[in-house]
Amino acid sequence: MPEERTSLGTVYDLRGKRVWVAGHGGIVGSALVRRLKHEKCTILTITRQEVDLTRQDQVEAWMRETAPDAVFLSAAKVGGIFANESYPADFIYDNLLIEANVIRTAFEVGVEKLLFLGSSCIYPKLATQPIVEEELLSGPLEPTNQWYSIAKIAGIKLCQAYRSQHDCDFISAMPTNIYGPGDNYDLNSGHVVPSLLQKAHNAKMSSAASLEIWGTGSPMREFMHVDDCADALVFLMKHYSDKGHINVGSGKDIRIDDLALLIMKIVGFQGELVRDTAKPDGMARKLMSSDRLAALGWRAGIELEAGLRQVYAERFGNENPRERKALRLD
Ligand code: GFB
Repeated sequence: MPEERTSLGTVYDLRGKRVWVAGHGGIVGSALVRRLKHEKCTILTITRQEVDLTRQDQVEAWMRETAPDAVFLSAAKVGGIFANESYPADFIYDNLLIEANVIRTAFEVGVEKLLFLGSSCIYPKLATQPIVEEELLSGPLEPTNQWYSIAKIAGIKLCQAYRSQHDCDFISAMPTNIYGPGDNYDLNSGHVVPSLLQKAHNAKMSSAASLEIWGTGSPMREFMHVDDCADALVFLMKHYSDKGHINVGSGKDIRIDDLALLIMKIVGFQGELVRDTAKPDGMARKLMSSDRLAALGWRAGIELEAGLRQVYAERFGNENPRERKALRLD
């Protein structure tokens, strides 16, 4: 049973509630389901094949039938920098529809509390670092993910509008770059962590001379293990109720080339690091300030190297019994 990391009063008690995790098949949704098993609530899930969240009639039928008390809206069209650039229409259209359908129907069926998940890419390209929540809409967006970003900003505004007009307890959380079990390992559409784990593993297995990263390697990114993220989201569901969105980060960032070197060390690949500078860098830096979350009493607990070691061992196997024991894999 995870410890409660705060002495704050509970504003929303999950005990006995029917809680829908929208998007339970994704990396964050599946971590939320794992985390919610420690709460005394009923977890509701539905697959994409059964209910298409971009279809309003299907969303309405499902929500009327199941009558959730609380909703974690973690369903989204997501992907790494290349996928965002390649499929702008899908990223803006699918995400706008999913948010509009679920948030509107949550109001109609009387959902007591809804948590909408955004992303650190809502912030302007040149936002002051670490990025505080007030930086939203203070400048132009990073072009590589502006489509996704606009859709996520619309989701925040939808929650605020329903709170303002109808007094709905709908909140928004902005997680930083997430990694962990259930990630997408496709090299074209995935994010940097699973891609580099996969590339380094392939390079080791084939005794390759080098590992190629995209871009210059100079961008900085903040990473958070998805189990930390899920714990923070459950914490916010219970303890946060405000119209302002709130950042969910680890508070530390790392250069992409240093991340690659760390992953090479973990995987045990000793070749050369090369850079494909024809590929985009994206934002130079996007370290969020998570001071507001810390002030509520929550902090991330999983260090990057330990988290990466665990993910690598789980995904690709780890034959070292001492390390398996240390990582609690058995
Ligand atoms: O994780 P990533 O695709 O997303 O890329 P973003 C992070 C950084 O790693 C970029 C570099 O500077 C990439 O150029 N990188 C180096 C690589 N090698 C690789 C590689 O093999 N694969 C990938 N994917 N990147 C996303 C947004 O931006 O962040 C999404 O596009 C979302 O919409 C997500 O917001 C959290 O951090 O650049």
